[in-house]
Amino acid sequence: MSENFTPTIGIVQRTRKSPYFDATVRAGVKGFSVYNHMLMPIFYDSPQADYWHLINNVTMWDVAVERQVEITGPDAHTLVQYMTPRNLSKCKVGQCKYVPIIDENGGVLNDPVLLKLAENHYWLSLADSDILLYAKGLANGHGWDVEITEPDVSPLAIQGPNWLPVAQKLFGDWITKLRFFRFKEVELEGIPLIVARSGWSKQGGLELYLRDGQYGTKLWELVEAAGAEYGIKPATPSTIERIESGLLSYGNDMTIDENPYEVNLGKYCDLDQEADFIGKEALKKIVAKGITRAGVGLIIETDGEISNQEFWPILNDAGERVGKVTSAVYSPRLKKNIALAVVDSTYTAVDTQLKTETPTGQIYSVTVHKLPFI
Ligand code: THG
Repeated sequence: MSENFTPTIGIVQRTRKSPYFDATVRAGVKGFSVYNHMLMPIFYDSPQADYWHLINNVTMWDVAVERQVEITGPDAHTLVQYMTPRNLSKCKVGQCKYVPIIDENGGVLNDPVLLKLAENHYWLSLADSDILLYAKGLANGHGWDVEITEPDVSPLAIQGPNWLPVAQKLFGDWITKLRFFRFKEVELEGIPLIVARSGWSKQGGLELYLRDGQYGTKLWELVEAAGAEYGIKPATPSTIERIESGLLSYGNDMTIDENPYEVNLGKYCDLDQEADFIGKEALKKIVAKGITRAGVGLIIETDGEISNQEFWPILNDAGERVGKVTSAVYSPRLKKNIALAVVDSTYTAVDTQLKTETPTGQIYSVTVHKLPFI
């Protein structure tokens, strides 16, 4: 079956390498995906072994694929605000914000973390889609005075309950006072960094935004050395942990075909704000008509450990298509197969029973579950 086929990835110039690439190969990385046109490590020991270390201890991740779009210039704030329904009027320098990016119909194009480095100086720390091109098109179309680039900036995440002693050893005691979704500009042994309390897990930790790729191996080795006595291990964003935690993956759990309200990102949309943003009228119409779909959790009733490579249709008792399974995985903590899904609003109540069909014709019963799972 094609699910068991493990391809070789050919590497050329456009398959970009992270500045941590050599270090991750030396650390024993066993698989890569491609994200923002760059190689992304996906596991070391095994997805489940890496997951357990993230849950019980502390891990370090090459997430250089979270590329930045840097926007500066007199109209930088206007452009960034125009790209997202989130209200940025109170966003302070030193603050991160999770900002869905949408198109003129309200379709989700990306869900980056925004960093405000100064007035009219922003980074959008991207999920996997080409937002630099979109930003350039909008800026040119509106005649806005901005500069838009992809800077040499590459995040390295430290995630897991044991993150704090590692962070203190690296940076000192001020790090204990850094609040969630705040960041600070620092130098670590001459390496320019932005250090943020953030990361794509619910296990706690930091993201170190390396601002000069020549120091990739040096930064990796500094974190490895500081973490050694606390048992740090290399790992990657964990599909298992992030589904348990209800963290959405762009391209999987949401696409241009979903608006933010249909994937539970409505809380980040302010339709009453003064500022204009693309898709504002479309979202107002959508809300006025009523939201017709929502993101839910599912328990998938089957023995064995499943995962999906495509969207699996969800069917009601009449056999009608009423949604799609977007990300499915076996949860070692719940000892059940779990999934994120988008379903018609009629079927969002916890304990609702539905079915899903896989590409090979397997039919599984599924039960709606609250999010997050854990
Ligand atoms: N770090 C960085 N860039 C990224 C990600 C990251 N880009 C892509 C992807 N991950 C974006 N996805 C998310 C989703 C949720 C969160 C972070 C990134 C998150 N949200 C807060 C929460 O759920 O509590 C809410 C924050 C807010 O209210 O603004 O942490 O991981 N650099």
